[in-house]
Amino acid sequence: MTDKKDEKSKPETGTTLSRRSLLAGSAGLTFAGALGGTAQAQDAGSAAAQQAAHMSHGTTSLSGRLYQLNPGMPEHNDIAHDPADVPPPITRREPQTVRVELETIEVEAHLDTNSTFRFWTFNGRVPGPFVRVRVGDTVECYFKNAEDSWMAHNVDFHATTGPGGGAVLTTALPGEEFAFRFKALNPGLYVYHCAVAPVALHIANGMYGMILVEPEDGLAPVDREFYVMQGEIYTEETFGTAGLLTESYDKLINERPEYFVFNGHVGALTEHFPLKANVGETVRIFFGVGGPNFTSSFHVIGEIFDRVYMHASLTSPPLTDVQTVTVPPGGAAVVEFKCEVPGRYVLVDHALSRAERGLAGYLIVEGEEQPDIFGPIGEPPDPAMSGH
Ligand SMILES: [Cu+2]
Repeated sequence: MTDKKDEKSKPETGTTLSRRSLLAGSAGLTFAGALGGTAQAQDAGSAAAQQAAHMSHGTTSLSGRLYQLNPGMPEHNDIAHDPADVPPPITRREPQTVRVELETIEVEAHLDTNSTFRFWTFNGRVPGPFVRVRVGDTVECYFKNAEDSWMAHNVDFHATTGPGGGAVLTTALPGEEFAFRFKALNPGLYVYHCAVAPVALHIANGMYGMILVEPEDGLAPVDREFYVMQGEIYTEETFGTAGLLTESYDKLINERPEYFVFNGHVGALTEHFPLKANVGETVRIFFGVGGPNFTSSFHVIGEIFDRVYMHASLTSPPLTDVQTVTVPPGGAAVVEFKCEVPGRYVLVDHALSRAERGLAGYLIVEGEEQPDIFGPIGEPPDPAMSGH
């Protein structure tokens, strides 16, 4: 489940190479974790990044842009988490011990059409695996930091009652493994993330995911469940620059991201993994914000949330009939709605400047037109403009 296809090659001992020079010299081979001297490598990477700034192909409006997955670089890894990859509802009514295996993997992968980024991930995906347990379960987390990592990593589960949420018990240098247990005392949908300092950097680079702790009686059945998380990416290079981009600590600290993404990278939920449903079906979205910094005004263009479990509290009655839900960093919400009308719906943060920096996803609903609910009167405009 790692997707680390081409990372076997390592430079000769003692060689100092930047990430970018590795890429440039390797005809597109991916080198994940090829270096041991992290700080040195990052400095070299930043300098090389600035030299490569001329590679920018400029930016066009994302609102009218069709995403493709790095057509010029098909050999690169992809860390996007398929939003339909959600474990099934728990049917048992007794608590048990659940084993969760997390491996932190650093990997260069698609960021945008012509660019890649060195992501830090749980299990090679952003967001990390969707963990599903029941209240009263004991979670045994087996945590491993891959041998070829550059950084130390750990995990803090917000579903944990205990100091650091497990972070101190799992802090692992490359190659190290630790385990800890926690009892899921409170139902809800919770974020987990890496908490090694600087924490914001580890989160921005992709180290977040969610764990659902089902209430005793579970959740009401729905037809489709999806897993979507929002994050920011801070690069030295401006939005739209081609090539291997470099993280910017300065922009991170000043909260000036170049990219906003659903499920890891630009286009993950549009061209790559659009959400799909049929007319008449009820959809549930487990929505969370990894951040690290920006609150989401989560909205689905053309839909109304029939039910919103605000702040992902599953023991409070849901709000009904909501257009937009505010979700803070390190927070979540559960939204549910019925798909009555076919067509293409767009998941956004209604702070819509962020759509121009990559933040959009599609929900494709198939089925018969429902002209009594929605449709043109008279001759419609060009159907290509209708969003269908
Ligand atoms: Cu980390």
